[in-house]
Amino acid sequence: MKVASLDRNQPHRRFNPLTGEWLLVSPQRTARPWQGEQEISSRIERPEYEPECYLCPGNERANGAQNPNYHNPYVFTNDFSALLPDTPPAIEEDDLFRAESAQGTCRVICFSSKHNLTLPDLPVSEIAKIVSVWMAETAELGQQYRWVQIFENKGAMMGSSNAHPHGQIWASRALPTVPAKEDGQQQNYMEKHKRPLLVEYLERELQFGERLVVENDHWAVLVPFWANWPFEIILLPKRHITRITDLNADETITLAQILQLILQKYDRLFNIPFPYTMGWHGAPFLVEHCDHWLLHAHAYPPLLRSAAVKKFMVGYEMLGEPQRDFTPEQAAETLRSLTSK
Ligand code: H2U
Ligand code: ZN
Repeated sequence: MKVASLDRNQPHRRFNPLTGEWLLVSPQRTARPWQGEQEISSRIERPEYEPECYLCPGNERANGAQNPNYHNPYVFTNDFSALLPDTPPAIEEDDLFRAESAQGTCRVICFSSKHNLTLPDLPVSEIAKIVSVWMAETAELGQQYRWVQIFENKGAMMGSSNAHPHGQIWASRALPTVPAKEDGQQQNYMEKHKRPLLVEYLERELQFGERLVVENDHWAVLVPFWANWPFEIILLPKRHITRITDLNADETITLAQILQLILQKYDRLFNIPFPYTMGWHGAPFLVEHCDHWLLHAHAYPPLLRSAAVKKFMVGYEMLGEPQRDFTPEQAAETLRSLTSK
């Protein structure tokens, strides 16, 4: 059966070539993606500086350390790191009780000194500084660790512990599960097709256009064909770049521009600072071959229909496979139609 002959208004499954996993799409459950509900939740006025905030300039952190009076993005080692650099190497080989010790380090990046701003509120020049810090941190940590995970949890709904604009950087000796899957899938695709999976995917998507949300000279934002989360997106470079460390000056600026655009669209969707987990995937470090990789960012927002109605990945999703109602094409159309600020 060809995808072309498949009726996308009927229940169907889509394959995620990046992870090798399937997803159930049930568009008949919502004839229309837009159910009209639009809560205009007024933005609560917050101060630029918050004396009680652990991340504001000059303030004391939870462990007693003091933040400098920073003006640019500020990075520090997480006071409660999930990974520690000096954990002694150890392995327990057993088919049923298998374990290994884990080495790494975790850092926090304050995006701005201003407590009350979020990424899409910042001017492009400030977002570009954050991109440069992501690049520098990845370059440094990549000399020592196989994987450097840059991410942001935004909003209390996504478990962010503090409203101050910040993200995290975790570096680990081990290649974590999700990038390991993506690595294997991209490698298999490269062996079979002699070209990188995501390079070909982007080419095809730019021809189709139906899942494209926004693009500029160097970047494109899509709702991927296999999107699990209602308004999930993938951000891809138009050049074959394997790691964030390889961006040139122009690509840094255009990345800042497209990030601002898509995140402002997100804020417009339900008229709230839009919660999400967003992060970067690029080729692992300390490896021989990485040409099968294309750098990309994923954003996974939890909201479904309004500022309050969240998509739950429970039941069938936990026990069977992820399921969504309205299609990725409908989500892309909705996001495309929204203005940025
Ligand atoms: P999240 O809001 O995404 O949880 O990120 C905040 C991180 O900041 C969190 O991992 C760290 C927490 O451990 N943190 C410090 O390192 N020092 C502090 O004083 C407060 C929070
Ligand atoms: Zn603050």
